[in-house]
Amino acid sequence: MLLRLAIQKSGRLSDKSIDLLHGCGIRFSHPKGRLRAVSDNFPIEILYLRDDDIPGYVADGVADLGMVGENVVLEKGVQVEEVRRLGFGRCRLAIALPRGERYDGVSSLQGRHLATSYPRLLERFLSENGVQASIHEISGSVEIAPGIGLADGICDLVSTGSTLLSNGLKEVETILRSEAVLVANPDLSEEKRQLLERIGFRMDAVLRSKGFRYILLNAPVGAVGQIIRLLPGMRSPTVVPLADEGWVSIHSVIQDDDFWSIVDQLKEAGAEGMLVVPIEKMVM
Ligand code: PRT
Ligand code: ZN
Repeated sequence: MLLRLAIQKSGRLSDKSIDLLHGCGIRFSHPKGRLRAVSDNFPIEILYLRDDDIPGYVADGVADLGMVGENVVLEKGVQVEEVRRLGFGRCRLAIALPRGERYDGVSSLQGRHLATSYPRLLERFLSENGVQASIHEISGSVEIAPGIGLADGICDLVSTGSTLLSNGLKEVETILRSEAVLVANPDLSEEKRQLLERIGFRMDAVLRSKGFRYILLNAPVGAVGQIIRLLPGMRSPTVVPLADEGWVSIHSVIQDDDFWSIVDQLKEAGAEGMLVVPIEKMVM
């Protein structure tokens, strides 16, 4: 029995999905053109699909699991269970208008003609806000629609905002914040659920380590107290004696962004030979 997991064949989520599975110790091949691959060290089969097809396949049970943008899952509106947020593929679904237009809140959208690949989510947002606007569904290059006279505004995914900027558009409403999610068919067999739990446990270890670094530094014994106060470790930092009398090595876990904010204080306290290294997995 194999657990079937659908991931995006080629697109923004493909590499990160594959990296995450590899980080979980699941080995499989992904040669170009192949549509499926069986792992040789975990009972799982990977299906490579268009992202739009993934929620439906998982809901129908063709695949047991899928990794896909939450935006796609919600737009399709199918019955799947969200098991994990995966921390990549972050973006927002936003309404944008030509830069020069005046915007005084949602009522400014009344009577507009909006182009989008997300008609269902847009429709829901508009009706929740009591706005009547017409929706023109298009499948790609949504951002050029206002420029070519196809629409007065758009509703599309945004990450850096540079696409909007270069098309003379400004973001006026965010209707959803999204990231990649792991979804499951709601009726998995007991056996498959257990496999899912094993994968989920591994994923947690990989996802938890994101944003953390391991720090090692040397310090004179007298500075340990002060340095430990600067380093909030997972429990408390490890302190080990060095061969040099009067010196120790201190090891801890720090938040990625914290290092630069404390490095000067660490140096002042007497820390030397600091190493900051990536963490692959954190098992609690
Ligand atoms: O071929 P397939 O159908 O599988 O892929 P696709 O072309 O439909 O999807 P793809 O690979 O473009 O995106 C897959 C998923 O990545 C999306 O469903 C989102 O969950 C997520 N994601 C994250 C994004 C973006 N960021 C994003 N910026 N998807 C698309 N974009 C596009 C957006 O549509 C716009 O055209 O990038 C442009 C805006 O980017 P910025 O950086 O200029 O703001
Ligand atoms: Zn797609």
